[in-house]
Amino acid sequence: MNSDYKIKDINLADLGRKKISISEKEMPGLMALREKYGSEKPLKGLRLTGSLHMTTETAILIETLKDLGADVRWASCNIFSTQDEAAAAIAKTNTPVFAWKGETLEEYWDCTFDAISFGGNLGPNLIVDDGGDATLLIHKGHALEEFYNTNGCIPEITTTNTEELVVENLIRKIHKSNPNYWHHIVPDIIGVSEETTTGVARLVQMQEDNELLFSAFNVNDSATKSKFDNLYGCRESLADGIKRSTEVMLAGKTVVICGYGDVGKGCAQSMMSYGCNVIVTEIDPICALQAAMEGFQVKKLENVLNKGHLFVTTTGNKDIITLEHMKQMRDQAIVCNIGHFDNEIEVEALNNSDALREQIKPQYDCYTFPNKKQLYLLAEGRLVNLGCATGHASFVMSTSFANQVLAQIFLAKNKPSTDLYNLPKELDEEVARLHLKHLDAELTVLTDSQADYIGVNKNGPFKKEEYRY
Ligand code: NAD
Ligand code: 3DD
Repeated sequence: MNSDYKIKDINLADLGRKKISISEKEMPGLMALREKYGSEKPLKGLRLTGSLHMTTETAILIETLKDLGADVRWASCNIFSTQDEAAAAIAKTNTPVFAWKGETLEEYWDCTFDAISFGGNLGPNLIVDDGGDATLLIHKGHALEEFYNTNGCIPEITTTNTEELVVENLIRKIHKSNPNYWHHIVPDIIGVSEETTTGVARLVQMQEDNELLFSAFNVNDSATKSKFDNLYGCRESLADGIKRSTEVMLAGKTVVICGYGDVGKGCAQSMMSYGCNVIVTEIDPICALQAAMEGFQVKKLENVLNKGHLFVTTTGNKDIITLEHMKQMRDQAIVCNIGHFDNEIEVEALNNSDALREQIKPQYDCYTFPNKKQLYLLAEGRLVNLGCATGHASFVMSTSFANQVLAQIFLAKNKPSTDLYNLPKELDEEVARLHLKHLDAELTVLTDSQADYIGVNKNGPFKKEEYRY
């Protein structure tokens, strides 16, 4: 067995393998794609870097990509989201994996670079990204080389953000040992498939700024990803994260959900199902109206700080819950985030404040303010369902990851020009088809005259591109 991995404990591999074997039965989409493409091996000879939460479900994605011929290296996309037994099971199959639960930021970014570095000065041909950190490292490294090649010097570091400083120091360290590494590997990169809303937002910005160095697929906006994973996945995994850390009774409590997009909708539905009094905050009048017509109160966060027992950020935005907000919350308030990045909550300000921090257990901290009021922060503000639990269950990840595999096949086969792409509706509908039998769902078939009447092909696509599910 090769030692090209960095994980918690290889002895966890057997447990990981057992969990993978059970979860494969819950991931019909991925197993069907292995069946369909396993002999063709469309990813054969291609080097694939993954930066996506190293969970049991991701292990099955990895083994699907390998079945399709890819040479895979993997890191997680969050310092708390790795399931160590899943990482061990993957390492045991001689698949290079660099991920463990509880990485420092320096370790996290070193792992991301390890997953990109195929040895022999080779980088990836394909990238599976979740939040865009692998894509960001490549683009920042490339930009540093551009600056040096133009100006003959390295730019000053201007950021004071802790994590940005880690990245800036890493790309300078790489530049010192290999001044043209990124310009050398970028021409081999066919493209990236991006898993999540926030990662797509980064890609849209890069496309608008004409900075994209390679093609990108927006997996998040496949209906069978965001209208399932973001909505139904969070509907189950939010409560899992909250209860595994706090063991708190939810019924009767007032829960403030910041954001009412796909994730916020799932979170609000979940908390309502537990008998909570749900209050939503929103900036978008359409989403606010949706929340109001679902029976949720829609209020400004400032007006409900003393009402909420539990606060959940779901916006993909930053500075949603500030230190000032936290100081005004009721005693024993619980604060967590299920958005991709921890910048939704002012965690650094809280840690630098006069509140006394006491770790109850990993990813569960109590802060006592001078006035003796206490507040509990989950997963240090990082996504609570993966930091304090194991994320979404396998079945809903099968729909997301089927889109990932189809996007990777499209990239490998077509090598599209540098741009941002969505998967066609036919493939979106195909992903849904692959999952119906598992839930005993029967599909009705259009007659020819019905198909003509509504102006669709009787075998689909059944909706126009702009249809919103
Ligand atoms: P979305 O764009 O559908 O929803 C975000 C909502 O937040 C929008 O309706 C927006 O109007 C609202 N919003 C933005 N700023 C706000 C503010 N200041 N106050 C109140 N509301 C505000 O995005 P989404 O698909 O729901 O994803 C949300 C986040 O969750 C993203 O970061 C995404 O990457 C992440 N995500 C996490 C998981 C997980 O398993 N933890 C799964 C899917 C997505
Ligand atoms: N995400 C949630 N649960 C996950 C799991 N069990 N494995 C891997 C990733 C998981 C995050 C996804 O919802 C991702 O698609 C996102 O953040 O949008």
